Amino acid sequence: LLLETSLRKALDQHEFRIYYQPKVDIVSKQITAMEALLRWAHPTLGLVSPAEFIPLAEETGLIIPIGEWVLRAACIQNKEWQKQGLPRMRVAVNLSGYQFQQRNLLEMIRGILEESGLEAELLELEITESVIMQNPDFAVSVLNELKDLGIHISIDDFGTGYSSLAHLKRFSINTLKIDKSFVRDVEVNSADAAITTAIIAMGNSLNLKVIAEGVETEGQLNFLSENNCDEVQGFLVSTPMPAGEVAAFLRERC
Ligand code: G
Ligand code: G
Ligand code: NA
Ligand code: MN
Repeated sequence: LLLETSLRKALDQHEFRIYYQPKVDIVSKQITAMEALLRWAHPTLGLVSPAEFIPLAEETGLIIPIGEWVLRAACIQNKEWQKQGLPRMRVAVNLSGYQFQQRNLLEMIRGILEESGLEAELLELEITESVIMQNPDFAVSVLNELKDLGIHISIDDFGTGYSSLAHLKRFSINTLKIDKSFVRDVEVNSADAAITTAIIAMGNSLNLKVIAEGVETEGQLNFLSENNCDEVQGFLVSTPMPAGEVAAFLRERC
């Protein structure tokens, strides 16, 4: 109850922060998106990871207003970057399973796009494979509506949630994001290498983009590049950074 009260307070007293982590096209080296990663700047605990408070936020329903806050802040931020003349890129927002089932999800997103003035093509939503596979028929209809808005859809933590090819081809999605658990040992573990190359091949044949997350070394990048992975994200490119550092990061790369 104490934590619940302080989560509510955190929202009211503006203690949440968003860090941004770039996604990069392996061939062109262009930044395709900045992923919004939530942090709680707790008055005494310091920066708290969402892994610590998202489960509670979901249990208490606070994930709905918190998720809406992240989405609005990220869209406003990307519109601001675009106004500053920074490269055209998406902002990617993680959607909790509770938000995916939220009745007014589409209206909320439409409202935020209108309010922020951000083009729908410059918004990406990351939805985990396990959330989508909980109810594939429901997911097909929500994903179709999101796709019709023009939003980019990525399946997060891909490889951990048992998608069948039969389901995958029904989903209106743009990108598969290979879970970092497969990427970590991809150079030394033959099972991880096999899973990674299979996901890339499957994505390519379904006309989807494939991104690998958690890329930390040149060796991992080379493996992914040789196997035709489209994009990477990870500490090798950049750790998540505050919004205020993004412009300098982008200018330095050009
Ligand atoms: O950035 P970090 O590794 O601490 O993130 C931990 C987990 O929290 C990741 O699974 C990430 O996808 C998730 N996460 C980060 N920001 C958000 C958010 O705004 N909403 C939701 N639902 N999950 C988030
Ligand atoms: O669940 P999700 O895939 O959204 O998790 C993203 C999390 O992974 C974020 O918390 C982010 O901080 C973390 N992350 C980002 N890049 C790397 C990386 O290169 N290595 C590791 N170990 N974690 C990373
Ligand atoms: Na994510
Ligand atoms: Mn992931």
